[in-house]
Amino acid sequence: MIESKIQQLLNSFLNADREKSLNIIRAYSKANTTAKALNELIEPVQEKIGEMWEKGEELSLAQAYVIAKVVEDFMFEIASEIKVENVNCVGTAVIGNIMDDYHSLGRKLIKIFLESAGWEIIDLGNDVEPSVFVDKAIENKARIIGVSAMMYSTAKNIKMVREELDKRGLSSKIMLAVGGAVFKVRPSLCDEVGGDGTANNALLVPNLFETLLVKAVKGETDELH
Ligand code: B12
Repeated sequence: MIESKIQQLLNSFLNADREKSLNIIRAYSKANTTAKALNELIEPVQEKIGEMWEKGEELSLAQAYVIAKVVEDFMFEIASEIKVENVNCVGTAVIGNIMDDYHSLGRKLIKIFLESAGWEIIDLGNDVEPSVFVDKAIENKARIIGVSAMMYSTAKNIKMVREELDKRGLSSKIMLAVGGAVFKVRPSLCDEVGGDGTANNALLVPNLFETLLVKAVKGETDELH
């Protein structure tokens, strides 16, 4: 049953049919849950598309664009449903895609979920210089920097954010969250690039940021004693 749904969604993505793709996801989400639609349907389809890409199978920019847009549309729908009004601000975080990375969708999604959970998010966009993450965190009194990278080649650039934090003596006060497709396939990458934590999807990110905020506050208090 799920296999046929996956195939159905894959076909409509490959036909670049935005409305049909969205309707398949909506129907699955309604019949099951949003989390299941993400984990059981969207993620496997994205993996299949990733494999096709790797094998050099024909995949046009229009198809990749439709995939990104449909997932984004769906996430916006979920976010509007879960949006809680008048939540107290939990904290401030700075997010962005690391230098040379333009895969904006994952970042946009974590922004939606974090804002819905009460975070103030300063979104620096794509292709952000490592030092800018740290400058903006200081400027906005943010305790978390969230860096998105979708490729091995760009994930390596995150090391420079860690170096920048170390250089300025901020590593115990500002936490570095990392994430993106490449961290899902290689979980050890989080440590390799100097990340303090990662999460595989937008639903899990608010929890991660809250845990890291507690660490950042503890780090600062420990330093005062
Ligand atoms: C759509 C897409 C594109 C689109 C991006 C559109 C956009 N506006 O975002 C376009 C066409 C532009 C593109 C371009 C390229 N792409 Co591309 N792309 C993809 C694809 C198919 C899906 C990525 C995506 O949007 N996923 C949907 C989102 C929702 O999922 P996500 O990104 O994983 O994000 C979630 C989590 O990871 C997490 N998360 C994300 N960020 C963060 C941050 C933090 C702090 C935390 C805690 C969590 C977190 O939460 C998110 C929401 O649930 C992937 C394949 C794949 N399987 O991922 C390839 C893929 C990422 N691309 C790839 C490549 C190679 C490229 C190009 C180099 C292709 C080329 N030859 O030009 C360029 C490079 C562009 C650049 N310099 O950045 C490779 C990377 C290989 C690698 N591992 O190094 C992949 C894996 C495909 C493959 N298998 O070969 N791409």
